[in-house]
Amino acid sequence: MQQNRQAYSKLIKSEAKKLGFLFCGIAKADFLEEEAPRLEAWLKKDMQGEMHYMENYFDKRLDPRLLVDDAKSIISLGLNYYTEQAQSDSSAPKISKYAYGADYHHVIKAKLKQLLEVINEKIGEVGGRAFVDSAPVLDKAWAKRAGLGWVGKNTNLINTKKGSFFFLCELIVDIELDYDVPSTADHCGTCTRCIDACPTEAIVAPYIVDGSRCISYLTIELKDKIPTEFHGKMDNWMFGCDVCQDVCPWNRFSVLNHEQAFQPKEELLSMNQREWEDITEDVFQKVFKDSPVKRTKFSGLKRNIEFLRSSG
Ligand code: B12
Ligand code: SF4
Ligand code: SF4
Repeated sequence: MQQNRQAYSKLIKSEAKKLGFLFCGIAKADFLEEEAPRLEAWLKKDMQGEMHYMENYFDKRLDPRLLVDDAKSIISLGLNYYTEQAQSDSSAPKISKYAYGADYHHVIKAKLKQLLEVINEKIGEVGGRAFVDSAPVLDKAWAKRAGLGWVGKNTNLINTKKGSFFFLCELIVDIELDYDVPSTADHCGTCTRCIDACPTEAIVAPYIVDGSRCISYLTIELKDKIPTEFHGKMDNWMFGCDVCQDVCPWNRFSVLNHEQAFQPKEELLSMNQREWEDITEDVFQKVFKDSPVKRTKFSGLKRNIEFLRSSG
């Protein structure tokens, strides 16, 4: 039995690699004891802002066995999106690099589906569900348990060999596997670069991000007006923000992604400040076809650009 588990785990990891995943680790499906009081405190302080979906399914979010029938193992995976390409006009409103190419939800879902198919083909009937982002699953907690890295003071999951510019996702399956050693070491040490650099002081304490102050929330998740207290503080970001990762010393180990779907759209990199300010809905639809930027809709992106312009 133990031999089977080892062989299956090895097979899953090698198939994940073939599909282009940067990491694959496996954790036992269990209750997230350490995270429970922290998530509760975060919600009590309203750090979710208007992301009310974070208030739902509290118990399921902390225990995947309540989310997926007969869940035994969490296969945690990372997909690299790092690129050194950048927007050519340095005064143009900025977009986070995770959104330069195609929507990662679609790219990752397709890969997870393929991985589950191979598992079923080579191991036998395995029940499993694929998760990326939106479901009540604490992606970073599982990645940490699966040995992929530690959660840094900027609250991103960081790997000592590859930095943090990668997405996380999971396959939750109903078979026992060979489990990786959870990451327990914290490699932040005395560093506070991310806390010092955050333009909106959203990292309110080491390891705690007040979501409602984060530029990523203000430019993507918030549907209402951006509060005036953030005037002059947005560091010219119009969609997401990379600051706390750009300054992180561990990101000097980031490697370029080779995912065709994530290659930046030419127009996105070449548009200048004036063109962004004058963007029409037609141009938006063309530039952001199948892009995560669609989440803000044209009106949201316009609001963000206008907010930056009026902030001077
Ligand atoms: C909600 C959300 C957001 C919110 C809130 C951010 C946040 N930190 O939670 C907003 C919109 C602001 C956001 C922004 C971003 N996000 Co986001 N987000 C999520 C989402 C959907 C849920 C995260 C969550 O559960 N938050 C709840 C809080 C309680 O969790 P937490 O902040 O991690 O809190 C933990 C720590 O604070 C810790 N803790 C608390 N107290 C203490 C004390 C001590 C001593 C210690 C050690 C720890 C500790 O315990 C808490 C519970 O685990 C996940 C996807 C998912 N399903 O997991 C993606 C996710 C976390 N986001 C991701 C990304 C890429 C981003 C951005 C970089 C995007 C961008 N460029 O604009 C920014 C980064 C901002 C940042 N510094 O966190 C990736 C992270 C990948 C990685 N390598 O870590 C994820 C996993 C999406 C994905 N599928 O890849 N995000
Ligand atoms: S993504 Fe930007 S605004 Fe959000 S915590 Fe990091 S540095 Fe601060
Ligand atoms: S910038 Fe420094 S403190 Fe922040 S996550 Fe990276 S190593 Fe940790």
